[in-house]
Parts: sequence; structure tokens; C-alpha cells
Amino acid sequence: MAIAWDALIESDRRRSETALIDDYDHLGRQLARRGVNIAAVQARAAAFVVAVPSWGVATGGTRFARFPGPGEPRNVFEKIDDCGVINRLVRITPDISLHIPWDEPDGPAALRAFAADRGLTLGTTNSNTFEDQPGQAQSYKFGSLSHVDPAVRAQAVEHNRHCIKLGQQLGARAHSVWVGDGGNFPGQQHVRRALDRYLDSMRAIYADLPPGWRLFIEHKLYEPAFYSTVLNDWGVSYYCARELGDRAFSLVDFGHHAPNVNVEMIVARLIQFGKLGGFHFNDSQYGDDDLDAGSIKPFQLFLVFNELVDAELDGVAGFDPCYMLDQSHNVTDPIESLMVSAMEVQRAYVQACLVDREALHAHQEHNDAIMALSTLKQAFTTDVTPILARARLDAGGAIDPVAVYRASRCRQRLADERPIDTRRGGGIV
Ligand code: RM4
Ligand code: MN
Ligand code: MN
Repeated sequence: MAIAWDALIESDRRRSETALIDDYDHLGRQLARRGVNIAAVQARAAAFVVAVPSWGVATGGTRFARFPGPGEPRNVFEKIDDCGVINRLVRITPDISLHIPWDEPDGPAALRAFAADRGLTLGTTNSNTFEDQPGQAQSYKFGSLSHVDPAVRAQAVEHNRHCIKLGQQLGARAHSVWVGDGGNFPGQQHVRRALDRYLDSMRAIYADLPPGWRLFIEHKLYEPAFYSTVLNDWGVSYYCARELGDRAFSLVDFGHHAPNVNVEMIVARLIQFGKLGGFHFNDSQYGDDDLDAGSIKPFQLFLVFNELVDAELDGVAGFDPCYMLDQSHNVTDPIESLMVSAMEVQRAYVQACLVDREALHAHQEHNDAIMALSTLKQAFTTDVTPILARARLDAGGAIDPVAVYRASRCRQRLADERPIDTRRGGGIV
């Protein structure tokens, strides 16, 4: 699809740059009064990256229905095309996380080259042993890596090995494992034995991890299993990551905890224990809602980044979390949702960069709760939009990515090029 992005971005710039300069200069003076150099903050904003999920560019669905969106991608190449549009406009999403077998390519080399042509990399593979594929010998109905039957476990281990081999051909450097294993009823599973079996399977996968690779394990409280899950919380995840070895880490998906759980505490502890692998950013009101990052609890997102920036500035050894989005878009255009979400995650990062850490530390030492909170709130309530926009513009992106995307009529064109396809696009569990 040939869209004149350069021209569209240029007319967006002509329309909005004067106002942007005005807002940026004002913010610059405000920050200077706090001893903060706006150019240095902009440089940090520009260096920020978050990966988009290949499964997120297709319309999601709920367990009740899926309403396909116009022009949604029908194969992995079209998904990468859509990821290219996102990065063309926001400039902070050059990496893609792939889901296998949803995104299984016939020719990995061709896929890698196709992505590279669009300035994109394929950094992480995600395995799928939570549903059955046509023709598969063993069923995952009662679990995969922790299944009671060794033949099912072996098949699930083999699938993960396959993902890693494929990832090597794609230039990936990490593999992420989430399993739907668990029980729907009390007594259905022997809780301890199921975890032992899971760990044995994970050891076999870990043993095949290529040099330089990391293995991420993702916990989740419930769903699709409604009574118990094998990797139910961050404590179990931490334990397993330790058991597996130095290159195994816990991955935090924002929606995978009980309501009201203090996610920033989990993040701080995983950093402290050297086991924070990365994130699946999204937002939620009740459970694994997979809503757009920053749409429900932006302060929580900021508090998580407050911990991350604090660790970055402290130079915590081995601290190198991988940032990814993991969302399901049911009522929005996925391209718009992913652009906005990436910018919201970047916003939280930049706000966290504004925290006056010396002042915060002094308030903590003096047990001054009000001033400690005010210090955080001062950063959180600073509108950093001009910094994000300036960083995007300087990197060749749009001041207002959603406006440019709508002006391009990209979605209408995609709808013409990709006649409606009602096959499941993934991302609904
Ligand atoms: C799960 C989990 C995984 C994601 C699947 C689609 O709930 O978040 O990361 O790959 O959904
Ligand atoms: Mn996830
Ligand atoms: Mn999830």
C-alpha cells in the first residue's frame, strides 16, 4: 500500500509545529526552574522503545464473540505491514513480538527481510500451547507443559524448541512462555506435582536456549483455568526463574494479578532479586482485560516506571527489562490503539524521569509522607506531551500520529485491499 507518509507528516508539522514550539519552550522554562534540562529529558524519550505484539494488530474478541474489523491483517506479512505503519508514525516501536504458530512463516528468512525492509526487527517469540492446532497429535485440553501425560508434555516442549529455532532464524533474542495450565475445580490437579512437571518441562526448554538468549516466564492468576493456575503469581514465577538459571526471568503482564494488587511492588521486588525480564503492557479494570496501556490506571503505570527509572539510575546490575505491549482490541482500530498505547507507556517513562529523586529520598529519610507523595505527583502531573511530540518529530514521526493516520485513510485502503476475513486473529485469551 503506497501512502505518502512523508507528505502527510510534513503537513501535520506545518499545521502544528508553531504551537508545539510554544508549548515546548514553556515546559522547558518550567522544568529549568526545577533544575531539569528539557533537552536531556527529550534525549531519554527518544531512546525509549516498546515492542508491539503481532497478535495485537488483528481485532481481538471476547469469549462471547469476535467482530472482525475492516482491513484486518490476514497473515503475518500483513501484520508486519501494520506494525510498520505504527512505527512510521510513532518511531518508538521498531520491534515486534511474534506468536507461534499464529505467525508461523513459510520462509523465516523472507519474513525477516520483509520486516527489515520496513525498519523492523522480530525480537521475541511467544509459544502457544493453550489451544490445539489442526492435526496435532496430543490435546492441550488438560494442560501442556504440566500435563499428567508425558507425551503431551513432550509435544509442548518440542513446540517451544521449535519457536526458539525459528526465532534464531528471525534474529530474535528472547523466548516468552505463557501456559494456560491449571484446574477449573478444587481437587482437579495435584497442585505441587503439576508445578514439578511444569518445571521439568521448562528445564528441557531452558537447556536448549541459544547463547545470548533470555527465557521469559509469565505468571497469571486465572483464565483459562478458573480455579487454579500452575504459575499463579510472581512468587512462583520468581521461584521457577531461579530454579531454571541465570537466563530465565519473570515477565509481568499488567492484567495478570488479582484486583488491587500493588504491581509496582512486584516490579520493585523482581528488580531487587535480579529476575525482572520484562513486561506485557496493557491496562485492566477487573482481570486480564487487555485494554490499552494507561487507559484505566495511568498513575499505576507511572509508579511502575518510577521503580524502573530508579533502578536504571541506580545502575542495578543486570537490569535490562524488555518492554512489550500485549493488548486485545475489540472496539478500536488496533493500529490507533497500539500507537496511543506505545505513547502512553513512553509518557509514563518520561514522567518518571522527572521525579526529583534527591528530594524524594530526603522526604523518605524524614518520614515525610505528604512531601514524598507530592514529589511523585509533581512529576506525574507534568504534561510531557510536548517532549514526546518533539522527540517523535525529530525522529521523522508525526506530531499527532492518530490525526496523520486518519488523514491517510489507511484503514479504508486496507479494507479495500484485504476483503473481510472472519478467521480468528488471536489475542483473545
Ligand atoms: C495470555 C498472555 C500471553 C498472551 C496470550 C494471547 O493471557 O497474556 O502473554 O500471549 O494471552
Ligand atoms: Mn501477556
Ligand atoms: Mn494476558
